[in-house]
Amino acid sequence: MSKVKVYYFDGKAVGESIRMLLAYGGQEFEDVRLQFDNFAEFKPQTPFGQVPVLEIDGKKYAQSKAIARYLGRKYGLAGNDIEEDFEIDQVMDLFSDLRSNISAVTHIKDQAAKDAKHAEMLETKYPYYLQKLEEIITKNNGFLALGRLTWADFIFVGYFDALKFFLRMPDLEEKYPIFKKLVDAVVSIPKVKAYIDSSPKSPI
Ligand SMILES: N[C@@H](CCC(=O)N[C@@H](CS)C(=O)NCC(=O)O)C(=O)O
Repeated sequence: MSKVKVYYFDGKAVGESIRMLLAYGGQEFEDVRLQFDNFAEFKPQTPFGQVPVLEIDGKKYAQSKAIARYLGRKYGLAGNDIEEDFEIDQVMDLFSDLRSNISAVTHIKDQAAKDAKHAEMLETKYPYYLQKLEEIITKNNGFLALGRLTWADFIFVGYFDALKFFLRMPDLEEKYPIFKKLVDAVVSIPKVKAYIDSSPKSPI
């Protein structure tokens, strides 16, 4: 079996999908959780200066979505043809657009300006993405694409607590119960659950 390591901070956000996918695939891995304080030392060793990084037999790979797509293909969680892959990719890019909007807020340093931008996004942007995702998941039998479990679901579920935090919506599941259904479907997969039960707990 390959020697696999996942490098990320001690959180879920964009790293958790990789850990959950590896667990799903039955791949043992070293879960390396970096500290923000000494990240500068590790940064030059990453392909693009950021984490998550997946290392397979000494070779490092970056970009959470590319990694999840790769693991999805490896573990039977991708499309069966290029059109099916297209469907997964389009919904993942929609989700990335939502994350870009969130980043536009989180990167603002001044708290008052951040709050104002957040309020604007709550009016102008977030509802569209949340309602569209709700509609897509409802149409897809509780999943993001193809009416079945795909690697896209792992990205959504891995990021879900961060989503609640950044949207400042602790009641996101109550507002969108279908999101909770999707989260529960993924975290209750036995191998994924075993990983979660044994992994360090972090809020986002
Ligand atoms: N597009 C990248 C974004 C990764 C990213 O934003 N990583 C952040 C942590 S969540 C990071 O490494 N920050 C430290 C830095 O940029 O120096 C991905 O999805 O993997």
